[in-house]
Amino acid sequence: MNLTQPFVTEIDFASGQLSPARHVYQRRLSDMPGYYADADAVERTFANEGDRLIYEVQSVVLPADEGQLPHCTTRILPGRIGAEYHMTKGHFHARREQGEVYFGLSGQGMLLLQTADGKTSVQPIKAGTAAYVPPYWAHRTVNIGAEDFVFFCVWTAEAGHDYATIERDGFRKLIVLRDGQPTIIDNPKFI
Ligand code: S6P
Ligand code: ZN
Repeated sequence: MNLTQPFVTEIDFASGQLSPARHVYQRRLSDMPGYYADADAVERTFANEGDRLIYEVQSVVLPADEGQLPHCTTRILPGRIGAEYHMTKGHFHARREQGEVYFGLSGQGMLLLQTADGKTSVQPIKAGTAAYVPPYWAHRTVNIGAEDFVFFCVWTAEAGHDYATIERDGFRKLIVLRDGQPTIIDNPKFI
C-alpha cells in the first residue's frame, strides 16, 4: 500500500487558480484539429489572431493507483469559433464504468454527454451546480457565457481517458449561437 498524506488546495473560483500551484496545461485551437464544425471559421481565427487559447486545466496529480481521486479546475475562455461556443475536447473514460462529479465555480456553461449507442444529454452548470457524469457517458463542457466558465472535477485514478473516439466521431449535438441564444443543434456530421 502506498500511503498518500492528506492535504488541501485553495481554489480561486473566478479563475480556477490552485494554491499551491499544481500541474497546468492549456489547450489552444491548434490542439483541437477537426473539433470545431466550421473549418472556415477555424482558418479565419488562425489568420486573424493566431493560436487562440481555448481552455486551461489545473490539476492535482496523484498516483495512478485504484482508489485515488484526482481533481482539477478547468477554465474555458469565453468565445466562439464561428457559431460554436468554446468547448473542451471531451472524452470517454478508458474504463467506461467509471463516473465523475463536476462542480460549477463561476460563469455559465453546459455539460454535453453521450453514450456509445447514441443517447445524448445536455445539463446546465453555473456557480454552485454539482453535475453527475454517470459511468458510460462521454462528456464535454461548453462555455455559453460572456465570462470565463470555471468548474471543479473529481474522478477516479483508474478511469483513464479515451480521447480518440470523440476526436474521430465528435458529439451528436453542437452548442451554437443562433438567434442571439445558445442553442443545441444536431451535428450535421451525424445526419
Ligand atoms: C477528467 C475531467 C476533466 C477534463 C477537463 C478537460 O476526467 O473530465 O478534468 O479532463 O475538463 O477536458 P478534456 O475533455 O480536454 O479532458
Ligand atoms: Zn472525465
